[in-house]
Amino acid sequence: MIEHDTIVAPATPPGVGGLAVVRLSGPQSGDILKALDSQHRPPKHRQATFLRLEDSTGLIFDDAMATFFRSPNSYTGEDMAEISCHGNPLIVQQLVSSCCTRGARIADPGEFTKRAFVLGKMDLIQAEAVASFIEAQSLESTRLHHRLLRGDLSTRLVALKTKLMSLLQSVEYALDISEEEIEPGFLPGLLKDTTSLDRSTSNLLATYQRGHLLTFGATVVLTGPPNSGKSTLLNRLSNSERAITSPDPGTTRDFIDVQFTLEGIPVTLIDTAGLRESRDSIEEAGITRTRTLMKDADILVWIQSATDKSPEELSLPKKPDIVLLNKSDLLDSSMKNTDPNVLFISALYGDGMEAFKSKLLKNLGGAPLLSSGVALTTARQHAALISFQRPIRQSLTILHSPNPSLELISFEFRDALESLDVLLGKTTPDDIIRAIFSNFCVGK
Ligand SMILES: Nc1nc2c(ncn2[C@@H]2O[C@H](COP(=O)(O)OP(=O)(O)OP(=O)(O)O)[C@@H](O)[C@H]2O)c(=O)[nH]1
Ligand SMILES: [Mg+2]
Repeated sequence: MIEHDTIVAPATPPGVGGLAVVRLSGPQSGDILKALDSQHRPPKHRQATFLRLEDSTGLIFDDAMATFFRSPNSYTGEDMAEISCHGNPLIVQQLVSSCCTRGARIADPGEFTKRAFVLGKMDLIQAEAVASFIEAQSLESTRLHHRLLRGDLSTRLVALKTKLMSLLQSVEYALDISEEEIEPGFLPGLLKDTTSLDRSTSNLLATYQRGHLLTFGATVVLTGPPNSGKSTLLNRLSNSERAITSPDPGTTRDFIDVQFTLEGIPVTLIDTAGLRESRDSIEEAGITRTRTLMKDADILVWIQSATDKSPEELSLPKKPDIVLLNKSDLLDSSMKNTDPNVLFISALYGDGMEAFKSKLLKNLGGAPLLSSGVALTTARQHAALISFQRPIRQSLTILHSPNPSLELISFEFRDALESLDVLLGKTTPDDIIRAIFSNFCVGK
């Protein structure tokens, strides 16, 4: 999988800016930098150098600063250069093509990080964290991904691996010696240590829900009859005047989405067309969209006016997770809410918003992470850790049987070790690796 050519790509987003950064990685990086410089000076490791950029015909096209990194002390582990030029897309294009005429080729998405992974600068969990880190939608999520990038989750997994390897060694040693030589405390000790390994794994697996939410966020869809206050609620929660509200039923036709964060969880909140039998074809198209959005919602919120005693019976694609009775300000103050699954709110005046937000959080099910905590974030990590736990549990079953077979336990332990290696990327199939890196942006 190791490539020996030199790759180039802009590392900053396309468009106009004060500066843009172009990255090079591969054995020719130093030579290309030297050729770009009008004075053709050889670059020095970790030193920023002023460059007067020259194209292959000798024309000067910009002044830039370049930093060179000598292998293996670079992000990818190869010789690398980062060139900061002026943030004009034409200059960036000129710089990239000048690198290409001197032997580089345009990098594939995620190829810099893929090289870092292949050359052992990071494991697969850290590589996955790179993509999530730059796309994280909340500060809590950036902090989590920075910890993953730093290797905190990998350290926890390596600790599991070390523990399992020492258990495997003790089992193999016991298999090598005669039965009489095995110490009487050996099996109870093995049972105790395997149980503790299983518990540590469960604790780590339990972090997935929150980690996944922090990384990918949640979609909350507001639905209900027309005029119930959905758009007013969207405006209040997002602290904006994003949606038009009016006493006329059928105001919202297309859906409107806003982003906000709830205890670090990025939430996409969607306001939809009110549900009713409509004779207006545009409104009807909006209602069809509402029904599709309802199906894909992580949390479906039904909102109706508290003064509306018996709203029209409507068939919903799924049961709402939260029911809100809005316009509580119009109710007689003596009215009490007796149903814990129904919340009274006033979207217009803000009453009941805290209760609604905590109900949302509870329904999302993510217990807050400790500020130093790590979490599994991707479905791949979760599935691989489940595959690790399965044989551990299988060996516990064997250990609880009357005459536990050490051969079988050793087999299960080896199986578990393989899953950990897949998780960390030591023995991950190529197609999975390709799929992970193809989701990256170019230049990362
Ligand atoms: N008194 C009171 N009025 C409210 C409250 N929430 C919304 N309203 C009013 O109810 C009317 C309808 O509100 P919208 O937010 O437009 O309702 P909607 O559910 O988005 O309606 P459609 O887009 O037609 O489906 C507006 O006049 C709002 O000011 C509330 O809590 N109390
Ligand atoms: Mg509306």
